[in-house]
Amino acid sequence: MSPKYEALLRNIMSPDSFGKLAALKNPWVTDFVGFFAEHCAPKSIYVCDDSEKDVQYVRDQALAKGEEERLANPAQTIHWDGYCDQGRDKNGTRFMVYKENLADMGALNTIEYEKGYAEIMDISRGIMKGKDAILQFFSEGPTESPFTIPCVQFTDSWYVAHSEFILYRSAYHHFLGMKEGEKSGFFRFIHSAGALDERNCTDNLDQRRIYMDTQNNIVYSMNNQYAGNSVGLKKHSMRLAINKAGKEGWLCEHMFIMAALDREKGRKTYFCGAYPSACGKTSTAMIPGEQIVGDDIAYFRNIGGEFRAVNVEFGMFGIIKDVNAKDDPLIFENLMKNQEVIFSNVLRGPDGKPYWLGMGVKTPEEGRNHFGRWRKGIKDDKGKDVPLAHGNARYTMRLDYLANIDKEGFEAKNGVKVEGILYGGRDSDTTVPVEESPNWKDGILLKAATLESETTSATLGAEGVRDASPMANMDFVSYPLGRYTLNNIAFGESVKDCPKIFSNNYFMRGPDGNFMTSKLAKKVWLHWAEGRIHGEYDTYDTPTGKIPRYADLKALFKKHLNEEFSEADYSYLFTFRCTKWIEKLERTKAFYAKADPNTPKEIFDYWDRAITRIKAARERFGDEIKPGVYKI
Ligand code: SPV
Ligand code: MN
Repeated sequence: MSPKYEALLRNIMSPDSFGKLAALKNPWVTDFVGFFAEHCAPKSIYVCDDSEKDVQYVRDQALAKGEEERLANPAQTIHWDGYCDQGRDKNGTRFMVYKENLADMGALNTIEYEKGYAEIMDISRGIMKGKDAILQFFSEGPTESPFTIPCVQFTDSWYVAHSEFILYRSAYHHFLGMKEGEKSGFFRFIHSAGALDERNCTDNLDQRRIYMDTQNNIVYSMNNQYAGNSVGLKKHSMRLAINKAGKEGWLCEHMFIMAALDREKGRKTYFCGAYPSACGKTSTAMIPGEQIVGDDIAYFRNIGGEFRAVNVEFGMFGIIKDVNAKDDPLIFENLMKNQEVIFSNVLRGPDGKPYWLGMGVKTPEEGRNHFGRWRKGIKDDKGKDVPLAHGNARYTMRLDYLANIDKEGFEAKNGVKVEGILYGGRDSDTTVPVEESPNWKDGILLKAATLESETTSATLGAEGVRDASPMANMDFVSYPLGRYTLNNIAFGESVKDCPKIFSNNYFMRGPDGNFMTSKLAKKVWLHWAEGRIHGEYDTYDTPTGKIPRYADLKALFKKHLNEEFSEADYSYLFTFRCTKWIEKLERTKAFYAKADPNTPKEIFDYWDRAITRIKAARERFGDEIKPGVYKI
């Protein structure tokens, strides 16, 4: 061990913890820990290995330190983040970029490296004073696999450490086995919740900063607790991985992984899917009768010429709002059991049970929540009604509690072979419920890059405004969008059988303004895509891809949902709307031009050609082209 930090670390670690660190014989780990032990000045550091004893110690400390409380089901706990720390801090999250590279970064939220480093060092100096910190070792993706990215988390939050033990695979053994030459290759995360108030919530939110250094694979996260801000392995690691993937020629995507099952034909077909928030991502991953592998982040690699994917995570940090016995029975049932779940930012009722919005049960009139003591009708200091739980309240739970987990895919060291990719947006009047892309490149440029989500009456601001959301990944893409888009194209084209790409839109409205199909119709669109992958069903061409024929959908509605699907509804839903599509492509172009002014011209030229094609179609067939009418 480097003598520089040895005395300090021996002094603040138990012999057991020090022994675990020393056994790694990894000077990069020791330097990282030693540097921040000195700089952040915790009272002690507990070093975790992969043992159940250490997981239990972290659980116990989260309770003992008041970061979590036990609920009526004793295996369940509740944690609250500060009233203003209830979501990702987009403004305070910045990439620290060397001066010479700053001009290339487009609209990414950046700070000049030296300035950012000085600021974060200032904020974090002595920030752990008087606190007990934790050091953990994890793997993104399965351990000992071609996907593995080893990670070290150093934090003073036992809630964060507890969440990470649920959400990721502990990998101390992986670090023990690292060979010389690979020992420096790990992601580093340093986090402090900072000074805490009487409710154990971060006090100095004005000093909340998340600074990312993709050049050295380290993220500094200070003065926050909300897991999207604090948990290094989740969205911080994702940004580092996207950058690394861009340099190395693989992909890290904001996607679920699931298996669509055709039991009669004995087929299991893996799909990944990206949907902007509130566009149906989790509900697609959880379609009844299918299987789930992951719900949020996937790595894609070319393994032996195949397009293979792993779920980076081991657990889920899911939105709890609207999880109820009717709409989300599998998740709801698990949240009701006496098994390990951390509820965050929900109400703790007088009966010691958790309650949330859209739970589908009678909820108490008082209790404690993210606001503190709560009773119905209470207002915050801005005069705003405080709901019983926050709309972004969450549950943190192992994924393998779910009865619909695909165990085989979840554990597979080489990942699963992906055959279909779904890109789902939300619009009331443009894209059809499901459309196949003729090839990979068209799929990336017409389905993935054009993803948008439309604001609804449930969100703040004007209704019907479309937010661009290429690949549903804009919050995490950590290098210029044009290059990222080209890498997406190049990756798919580098594998032998690249997956088919499909678009989804579950939110088309009929002439009366209502949704035209039930929430369950997504199962039909999925099974049509599944059939297409296996060479079934004829299609009709459109200027952007291939759509289903009526008879096939009619049969699928009957088979999967026992529902009648009318030809009139089909004809309305699958109409190609030329002007709407041209407007969509113009919005995409404008978004790219702003997000990354260096986006290669070939991408804009591609969209211009698509616009010309659609204009020609409009001339020949009219603005609204019914299915089957368009001819190439
Ligand atoms: C998301 O917002 O995409 C999430 C939750 O998955 S967070 O951890 O906040 O990123
Ligand atoms: Mn996410």
